[in-house]
Amino acid sequence: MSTILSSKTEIKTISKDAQAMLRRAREEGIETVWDRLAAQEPQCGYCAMGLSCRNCAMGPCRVDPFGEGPQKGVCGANADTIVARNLGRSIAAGASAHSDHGRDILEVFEQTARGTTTGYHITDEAKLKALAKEYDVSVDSRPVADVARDLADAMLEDFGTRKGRLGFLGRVPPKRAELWKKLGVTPRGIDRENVEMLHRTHMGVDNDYVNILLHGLRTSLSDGWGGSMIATELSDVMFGTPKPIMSQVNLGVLKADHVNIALHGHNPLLSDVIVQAASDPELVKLAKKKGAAGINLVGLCCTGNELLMRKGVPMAGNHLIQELVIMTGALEAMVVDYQCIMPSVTDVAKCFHTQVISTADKAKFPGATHMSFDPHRGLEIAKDIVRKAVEAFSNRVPDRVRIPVEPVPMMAGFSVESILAALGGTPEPLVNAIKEGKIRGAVGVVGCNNPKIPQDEGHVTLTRRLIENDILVLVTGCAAVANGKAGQMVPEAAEMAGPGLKGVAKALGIPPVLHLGSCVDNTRILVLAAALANYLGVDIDQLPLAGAAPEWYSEKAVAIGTYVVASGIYTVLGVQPPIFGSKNVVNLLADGLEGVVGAKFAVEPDPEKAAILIRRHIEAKRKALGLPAIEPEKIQLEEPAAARA
Ligand code: BF8
Ligand code: SF4
Repeated sequence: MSTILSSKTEIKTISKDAQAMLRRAREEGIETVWDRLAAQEPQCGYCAMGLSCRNCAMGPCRVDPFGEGPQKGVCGANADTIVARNLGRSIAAGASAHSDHGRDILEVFEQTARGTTTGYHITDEAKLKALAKEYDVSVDSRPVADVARDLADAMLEDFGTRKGRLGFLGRVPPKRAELWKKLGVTPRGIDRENVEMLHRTHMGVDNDYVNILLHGLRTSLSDGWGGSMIATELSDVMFGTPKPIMSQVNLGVLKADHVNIALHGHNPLLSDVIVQAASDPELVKLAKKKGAAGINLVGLCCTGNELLMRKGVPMAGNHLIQELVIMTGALEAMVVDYQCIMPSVTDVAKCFHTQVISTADKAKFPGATHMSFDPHRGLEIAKDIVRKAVEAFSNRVPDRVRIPVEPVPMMAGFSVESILAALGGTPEPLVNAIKEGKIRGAVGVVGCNNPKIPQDEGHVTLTRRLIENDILVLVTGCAAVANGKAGQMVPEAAEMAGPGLKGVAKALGIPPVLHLGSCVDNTRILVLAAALANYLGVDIDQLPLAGAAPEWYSEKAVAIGTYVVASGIYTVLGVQPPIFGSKNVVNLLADGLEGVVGAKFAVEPDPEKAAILIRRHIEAKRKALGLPAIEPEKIQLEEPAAARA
């Protein structure tokens, strides 16, 4: 394999484990995501600005951003229409990914209620009953399975078109729900909004960029308050609602003397039963017979987050670690479900003994072994997969094993339920801490890694500056893993926080950065924001809250950012979205939306500056609520990052 990697690999990532593996990649000529990014440069300027369109066979078309070349596609679509259509399709793709994941969980939940699965149970009956009440499903003295079946039916209706309104909209603060109704963006059905976006963006349907983007808000809301929320809530019912739990993170979680299996992707359905299978006495015995000390499961990306949150399974890393974990030479199997799995993992695996095992019929990978997941035989398939990994241990080349670092401890498991429990069952102590200014506000730092940004630097720097300034940080997805690796997610990290947040975190024995879960679990942030707004009798946009996606790459992140803004939360992106070909679209998203939904987007690649933008926003919201506030214009960059680090 060719390698284009320069000798300056260290600047690709701030993670020591990744740096070590990149050195190995360079030595052995193994291609990585950073090489392929370099090979793509310069990337297409039209596409980067959202100005290219291939929605029909009269095209492909592009609009010249400098005004000299064509200003319209063959059909007559201008820059505004093309940019808005492209953005709308990205939102729909991201929302569809989350929502289809939600449906997969829902279908297995329904089959579990009918008693036709193996390895699945209703773990959190109290949560099941609470959800049933929200969906007007009768609970009183009925068998749990009956309640679950009726709840599943009601939730399946959310995907269709017959109800006209999603079941979880009862959680939305009344003022926000009223606003959505007035704007015509109340999500009606999950599939409906996504299909309608594809319809609207077909040639010759919706040509009005404002109208397309309003539907973009509705499509994203069908994800945040629909598909993703169903995924989170039903995963809690089946696999347990997370509670604070200690674990470990980085490539050091691999064990040289164990069979190592990485669980990668997003859906916890199969990985949860693999956790059960890995402790099967016969398989453990087989591993020992092969010369291993045992079977070690580790997580990657959001499947990893799901297992970390509920079972404390250690986390090998985030998005840009997925190729590098194979290069440890200590991985027997990478079991993948779907989303964010680079097709390149099978190429890297060819250089080692690692088996890549795909499991979802909708996500096959050339070069992988496909072991089709079927919930009716869940545990049996999980055992087959673990057995295959154990057998691969015989092919390991001990001299090739390089586990580069020691693992870092990390606390996870902060569901809304566990946060409220830590606060004594009510949001009051948190609200009081915010009112008194001990905590200035809260920010969700979420999303991916992107090789265009040194891995983890955006997440870690932004989070650090926020906690230093007494802002509580809630993390999910790859942002959570980045903060874990940096040691910012243990109770002792309270020492890194400003005096107010430090006091609160120490009193509760929690880190200043709370892990709320996978990317579908961003809905926990919505639920918490709604609970705070409802407690205070205000709308979400009045609260001192913000969102940030410093290293985002994925269409799912586009959907998340959009539903967060549509829910009233200001959001700062660290990577420029492909919209800058239309001034009108940029003005709407970065300014005009404020007057429509009370929140807007900003783009700021420098995490130091992003922290300033967010702190100013939070203080402005505090001031508007009549809380003690710092004058926003007094918040300036104080000194260069290097001097503070
Ligand atoms: O859903 S943060 S790179 S792993 S898209 Fe993917 Fe982004 Fe990671 Fe999880 Ni979310
Ligand atoms: Fe070109 Fe219009 Fe077809 Fe897009 S929809 S490819 S702009 S002709």
